[in-house]
Amino acid sequence: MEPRIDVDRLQSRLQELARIGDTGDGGCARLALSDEDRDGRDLVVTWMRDLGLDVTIDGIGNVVATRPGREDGPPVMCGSHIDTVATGGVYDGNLGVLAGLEVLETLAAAGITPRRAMAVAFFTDEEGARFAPDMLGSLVYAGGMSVEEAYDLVGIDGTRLGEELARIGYMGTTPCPGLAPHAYVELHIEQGPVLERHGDVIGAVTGVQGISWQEIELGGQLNHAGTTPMTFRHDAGFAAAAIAVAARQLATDVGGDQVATVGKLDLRPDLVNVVAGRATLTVDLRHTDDASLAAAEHRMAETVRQIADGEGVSVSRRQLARFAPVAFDPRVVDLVEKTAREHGQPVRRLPSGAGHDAQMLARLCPAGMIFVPSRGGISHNPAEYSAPEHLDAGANVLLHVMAQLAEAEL
Ligand code: HGY
Ligand code: MN
Ligand code: MN
Repeated sequence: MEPRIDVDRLQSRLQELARIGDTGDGGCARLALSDEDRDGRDLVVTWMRDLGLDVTIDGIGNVVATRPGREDGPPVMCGSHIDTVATGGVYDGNLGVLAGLEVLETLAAAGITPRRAMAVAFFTDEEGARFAPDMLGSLVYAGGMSVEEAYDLVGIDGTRLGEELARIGYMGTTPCPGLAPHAYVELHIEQGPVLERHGDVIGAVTGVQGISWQEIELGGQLNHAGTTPMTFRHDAGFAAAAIAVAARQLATDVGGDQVATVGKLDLRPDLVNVVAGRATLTVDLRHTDDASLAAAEHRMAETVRQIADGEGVSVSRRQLARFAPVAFDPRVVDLVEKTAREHGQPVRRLPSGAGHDAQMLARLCPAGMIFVPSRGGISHNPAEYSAPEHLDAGANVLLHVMAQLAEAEL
């Protein structure tokens, strides 16, 4: 009889993990390297060790738990992240890690030892919300940033990444970059509306769109809100708001896959009767095509300069993240689609709007992703939800994709 994951056990682990950093509204907050992240890590590592898996922790805090195969050699790896944004839901990242644990446990319980080893990983700071860039741990794992450079990253709260990693006890000894797996597959919620809109259950993810994050600092002139004539103002708050409007206008004008978001906007002194002297904002631009993303970045830079000149404010910019679009290995995408079909699941190919650790592992080995629907396309929101039957379908497709990758040549 074909092995099947235990969706009740998967759901109960998802709920137990979600209680760590519980925000009281159905969501959870476990910002990277926070005490809550540490507690979540400790819980998942305990589950990994209870399964008898060989657990390693590397220099950036990535955790890899491995079950040996019949033969030596690199594992078929799955995984994702367990850090969340401050308004996180139950499933983002956590599903991929706990479904991977479920796959290894199910195969072990069935007495099945695949030819190749299997591993489940969680990568540090996938969200990038506290320490940018996002996908930081998997970027270091893939050799895209040195661990020393990562240690010197400063978070939005002014803390230094290396100190926080040491403080929570996850500065491991396994060297970075990590060993290249035989292949990597990540199960993740779609976090968008496409699968649900079309009545599909499985997404065979073709790749990840390009991501550009920048932080913009505007320097204006503190002044009195009542006495300062409008023509005398150098209002950093007005300039920041104009940039936010321009970002939305850019996405509307370009259309298609172009998205633009001003997610952070801080004014100083942030008082009702003082013209803002300083403004700090972030602009998140994404597109599936790198040339289009570059064109959007260029247009944004031009617009920011015009707004700043017009208002007589200074501008400084810092690139927080820049990742080109990534195409997943067609053989893995085909395998996900074929496996979904074989298990009677309606499946659709689609690109990912969100960044994922899989895009970094794709630098090391054949990689791909499996999506399951997000109700209402909602994510990074406590209301994030995926139905049990979809979790069950996704985790079983993950099991069979990994089992095939562990036996056959790609
Ligand atoms: O921002 C992203 O795409 C991901 O949630 N880190
Ligand atoms: Mn995620
Ligand atoms: Mn996320």
